[in-house]
Amino acid sequence: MSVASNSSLREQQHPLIRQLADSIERIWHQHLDLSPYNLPAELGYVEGKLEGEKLTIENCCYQTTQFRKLHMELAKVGSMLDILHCVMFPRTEYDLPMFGCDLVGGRGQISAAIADLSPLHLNGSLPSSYNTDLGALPELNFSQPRDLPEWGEIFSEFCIFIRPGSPEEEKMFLGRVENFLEIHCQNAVTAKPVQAETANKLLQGQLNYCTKQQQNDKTRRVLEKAFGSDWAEYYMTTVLFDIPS
Ligand code: 18B
Repeated sequence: MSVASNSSLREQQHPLIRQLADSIERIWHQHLDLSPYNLPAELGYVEGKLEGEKLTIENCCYQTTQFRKLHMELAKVGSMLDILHCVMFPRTEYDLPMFGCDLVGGRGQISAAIADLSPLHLNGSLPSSYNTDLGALPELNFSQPRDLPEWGEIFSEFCIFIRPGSPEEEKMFLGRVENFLEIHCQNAVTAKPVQAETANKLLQGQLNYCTKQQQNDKTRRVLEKAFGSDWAEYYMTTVLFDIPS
């Protein structure tokens, strides 16, 4: 799906979602050499009905040398729910963490803002350059931190999960996600391929990450209510968190 056709839904989203979507695309274009990634045609743009409201989903996907899939998705349920979902899936030949971000809001207020660079090493550690770069960022304090669910053990110590309490906190969150993206893209473009044995471990790590994300009942419930449970399962396992072959 093209950038231009995405902008229609984007303009109707909460300002923080709009700004973050713009930042993600800007930073991707700035640092990475993007090639198209074709989702099954019927999944680029999806409409359903949820409790009498229209659910609209728009997907935007690329691939690069280092990433098998860069996925950003905007979803809207009438005036009830605005969602931005973004995941950067590395190719397993590169020792890179998983960038993931989810913004969920409704009626003018973001209720969940989460972003992380999540480790794929089975011992839970990030590549050392990430520890250095992320560790150098100033510590941020948010007034309403949120508790991760059980499956959230996949996230790193640098994960931010909050309900933004003010426009200042929205700005801080946006700035920190931009830091994550810049650090990630800069590390990715200089990364060297790893040996097959390491790639295989990274594959296991990515499998674990995707399996845990598929356990997010809050995401599943929205999709099930609008499209039924079979479609929700299909969508979560082929578009949102597909496991690499
Ligand atoms: N997610 N989110 O992406 N989710 O996709 N999301 C919610 O205020 C959707 C990711 C994450 O507390 C909520 O409680 C839908 C990625 C976590 O149990 C809703 C789509 C990450 C929580 C949705 C979508 C991620 C969460 C509840 C498809 C992290 C808290 C909002 C477009 C990298 C889970 C609220 C909990 C919450 C919905 C995390 C409604 C439909 C990539 C941890």
